[in-house]
Amino acid sequence: MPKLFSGIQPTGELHLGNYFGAITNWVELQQEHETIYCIVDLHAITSDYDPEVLRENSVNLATDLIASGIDPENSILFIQSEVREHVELQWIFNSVTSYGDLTRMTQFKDKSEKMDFVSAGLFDYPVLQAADILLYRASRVPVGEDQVQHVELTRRIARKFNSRFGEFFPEPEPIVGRGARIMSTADPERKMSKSDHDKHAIGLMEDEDSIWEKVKSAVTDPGKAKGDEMSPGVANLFTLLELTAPESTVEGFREDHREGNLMYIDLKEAVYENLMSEIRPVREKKEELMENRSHVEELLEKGKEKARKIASGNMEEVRKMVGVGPT
Ligand code: AQP
Repeated sequence: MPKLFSGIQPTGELHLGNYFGAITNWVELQQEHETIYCIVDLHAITSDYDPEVLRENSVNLATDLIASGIDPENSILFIQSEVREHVELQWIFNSVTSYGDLTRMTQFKDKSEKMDFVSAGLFDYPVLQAADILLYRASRVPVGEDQVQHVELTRRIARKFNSRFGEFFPEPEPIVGRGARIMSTADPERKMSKSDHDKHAIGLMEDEDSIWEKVKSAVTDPGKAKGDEMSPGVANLFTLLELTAPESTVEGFREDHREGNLMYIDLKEAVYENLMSEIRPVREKKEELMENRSHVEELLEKGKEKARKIASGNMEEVRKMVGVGPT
């Protein structure tokens, strides 16, 4: 089976962008791939964070992932910093990564613009991401649209390494699923994001009333006439509806929009109801899991052992090729 890797940062509550852009695909892809899913805590420290809550967030995120359908018996689920080879391979990759390529990463430009202190770690983040993927010699990487550029850089790093030291790494392909770009309901020109202000993300575990408030107050437009193009806010609501509602429901709303008869409050109610039907079982499962947190920690321990085994074998080969020790 093809090997697949993906990661997620424990930077805060999982939101609908992470859920539909990544997690639901991760769950499906478990069927036909050897899947490795990683909680990338070393990525999370590249921006401002609280050390007291980071470890807690990592276990919490693992609980969310299992509640969403990641099966730790079937997939390898682990915390990045528990496998030290990620950082070792990153350093080696730094030497085959073009500085010019890193300066072209749009996520760095977007994130750094909003920061007072911009760390070198944030700039080098895509190289650690390449190491995460290639340490397991994964050939597929499910991601949201915002991460495709990083996977392309990973391919270039693999190519450069292979041509310098010999054929070893695959050039991984991104897999972009249906909910690849969920926008903020408060500002549909920007993507939904964990570390942005709370109003720009709808949390998977957020209080139901608060979710309804955010959907109800989603930015739309003053109303459209027959045949007008969809505004970004309305298009975002349609994306959420398409991900959760039966096709016949979606088509009914599309028809109303085409005819210029769509009442946005009806659309918002449908989005909210279908969304809650999709995520309620995940929320219930999470509550169950929270009653036995040590079980989640045990599962992460097992995941760590499995990940370490693959990582140490591959790193041994890499060290030999590069001419550094220990072998
Ligand atoms: N808005 C989004 N729509 C679709 N997919 C998204 N993803 C993130 N936001 C959206 C996908 O979720 C996976 C995990 O992302 P991440 O936590 O590793 O980092 P990120 O892309 O930087 O996500 P955030 O929420 O914006 O986190 P912060 O604010 O902490 O940086 C990835 O596959 C991503 O594509």
